[in-house]
Amino acid sequence: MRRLALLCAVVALLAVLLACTQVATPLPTATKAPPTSPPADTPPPAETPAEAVEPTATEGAAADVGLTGEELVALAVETLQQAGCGACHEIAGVPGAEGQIGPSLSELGRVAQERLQSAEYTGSATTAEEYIRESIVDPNAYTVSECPGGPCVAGQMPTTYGQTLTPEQLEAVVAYLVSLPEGAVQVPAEATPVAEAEGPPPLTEEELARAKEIYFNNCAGCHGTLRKGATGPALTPDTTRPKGTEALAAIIFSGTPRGMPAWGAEGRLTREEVELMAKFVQHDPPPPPEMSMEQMMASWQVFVPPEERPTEPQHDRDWENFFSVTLRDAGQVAIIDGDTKEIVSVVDTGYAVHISRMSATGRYVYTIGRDGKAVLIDLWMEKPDKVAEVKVCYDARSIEVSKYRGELGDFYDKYAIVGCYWPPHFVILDGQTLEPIKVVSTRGYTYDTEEFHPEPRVASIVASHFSPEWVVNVKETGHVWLVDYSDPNNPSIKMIEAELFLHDGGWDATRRYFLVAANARNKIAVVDTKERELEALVDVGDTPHPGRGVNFVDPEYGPVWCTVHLGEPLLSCIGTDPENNPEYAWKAVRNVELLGGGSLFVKSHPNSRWIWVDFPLNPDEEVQRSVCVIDKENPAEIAKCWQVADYGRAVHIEYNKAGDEVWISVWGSADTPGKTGELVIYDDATLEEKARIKDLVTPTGKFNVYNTANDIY
Ligand code: DHE
Repeated sequence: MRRLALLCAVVALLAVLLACTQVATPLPTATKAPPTSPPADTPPPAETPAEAVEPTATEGAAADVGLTGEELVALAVETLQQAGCGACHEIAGVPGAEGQIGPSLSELGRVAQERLQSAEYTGSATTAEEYIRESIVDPNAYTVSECPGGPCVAGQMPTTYGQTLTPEQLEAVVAYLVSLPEGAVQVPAEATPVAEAEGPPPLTEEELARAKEIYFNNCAGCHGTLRKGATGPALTPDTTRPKGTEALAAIIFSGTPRGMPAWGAEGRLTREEVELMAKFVQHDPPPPPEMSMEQMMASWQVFVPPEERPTEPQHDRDWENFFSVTLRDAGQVAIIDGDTKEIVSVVDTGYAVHISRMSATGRYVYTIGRDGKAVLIDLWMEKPDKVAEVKVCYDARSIEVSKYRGELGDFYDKYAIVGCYWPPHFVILDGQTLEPIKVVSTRGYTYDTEEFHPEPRVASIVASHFSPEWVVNVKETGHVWLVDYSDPNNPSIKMIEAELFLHDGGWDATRRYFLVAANARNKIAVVDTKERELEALVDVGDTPHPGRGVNFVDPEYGPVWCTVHLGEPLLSCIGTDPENNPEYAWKAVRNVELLGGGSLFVKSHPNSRWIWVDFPLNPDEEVQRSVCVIDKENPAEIAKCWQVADYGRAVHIEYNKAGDEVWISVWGSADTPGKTGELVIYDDATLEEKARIKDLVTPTGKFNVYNTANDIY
């Protein structure tokens, strides 16, 4: 009832406004819809007097569907709102239609004519009306090249509107859009988008539980458990409800050019799941549980106590050249011998294992899963296996070890730290047993506005080489915390103001400066771990995502560290040598255009001639499966690109210990036999393929023991 009343009010208001608009601005004649043939028994129309006024386009189209001009416009506006078109497009006259994903439709009547005449047009329309109708019912007939956020992505607009809109709705929308810009109705200041006024769509208890699970597994990483946004935008009801279910479903189904995967189109969620999530994000985020030390202790298990572990390696393999390979959807890591390429052991770790880090000596592998479970693997065992595990949160991404040995003590293999997404805290663990020692909350105030944030998540963590400290990057408050672990029960913390939404990063070649992406701010924050202060904030491209980044000596600019970007096809290299090359220090001096956006990782090795980049989040399948190399001697442009596989995504690059071999993962699909994934190994000197380790279940990150322990990249 409430909704009907609201619609009536909108229609009435629009009718009044339309009347005013039409008097002021006659619609272009090109917008007139073709007349339908009269029935055979209809008497011939009276001759039109010479001075008779031509009906406007909307009036002509309205007559065709038996509506008045006002009713037709009201129907068009209502349809555009309910179909959620405004979530992706800006549309003049439609309340809340301010989307920036697709092209603006606010001048479509004029623009359609230009597009029809352009040599690029690939559809079959010959008039503006036909063009608009075609772009609604067959959106893939032609993809406009430029969208507000960059190049438009083919296949992004749903193809179902031809079935879901009634013929009247379709004709009303076509007639209204073809009348733009002149025919735009004024949006009254008090007009609210339909969906916002209505509240969230109802969900059963069962649906809520399912949606919570899907959200946690797929969405929380980028949008936050409380949906306040970070790498992805905020998804709180004030931002989602105005978009409405259809538009949200369209975005979830098709993804966005700024890196959101096409969850539906790629088959990762079913149509029903997409719709469920579109409804779920219009509800208030359900509060997730906290986790106590008691719960952590209850999950803690030591399978082999330190005193029962070998005192020397129990095999003849070069364990420093082992790789710990994440088998993401199997909840396992494979320990692979880098010399023989044999799988030495497969260890059950945690759900969706994220990364591995090695102890300072390299003997132990520490893994962290998205379920917050940390696992310790001993590489000296005859068959490497887990010797301890503990769950310290519900959602985590980072783990690191103590790496300081010097005047202040020997902390090799002594402690570990897990950085959690939820609850927002970090936990210091015993490095030999994983017994939790200390929990520290990261809840606090943002560095810039000093506003309380309930969910500041721990992103990357690295161990300082200058003091017994971890560099802990707190995403949502924009602080870099230097956490002294020399007295882990009483840790002192220095908070450094940096930039919002800190994510991943790596060391410069001297391992004094840590460079971390503030990815939603398009900046790299540089922390000096010797002086224990912020050194610089450097502007780079759209959404930097370096992994650990790459170091090399640029022929023009001297030592640089580089990052790739999610949001644009760009490698940006920052000067890192303030002593000998001060004019280039902390500036993005080298920018190299890449094959596409959607890069996640860049990697090199001091012994290598090449810089390698991947593109796993690029919407184009061929690009997703490709890698490129850039010659360090001639870094102005890409030297070579190629496809690593004919399925999946090529993701994450890692060198062997000698730095003469490169390993790349093909991230397949766990339920597609033969295409679950593999590792492709290249000779770094010749770029020739050397080997494939096939039939691995969704391999993603892989970490060479020696390079990871020694921070070599
Ligand atoms: Fe990662 C590193 C967070 C998605 C593979 N990822 C990191 C780090 C963070 C992070 C904070 C730095 C850890 C450190 O150095 O201590 N990753 C996140 C997310 O929040 C995000 C964007 C979304 C999510 O839901 O998790 C995300 N990451 C992914 C993936 O989808 C990847 C490709 C596959 C996977 O395993 O899930 C992926 N992330 C990796 C890898 C690293 C990583 C391989 C380590 C890179 C390295 O060379 O050290």
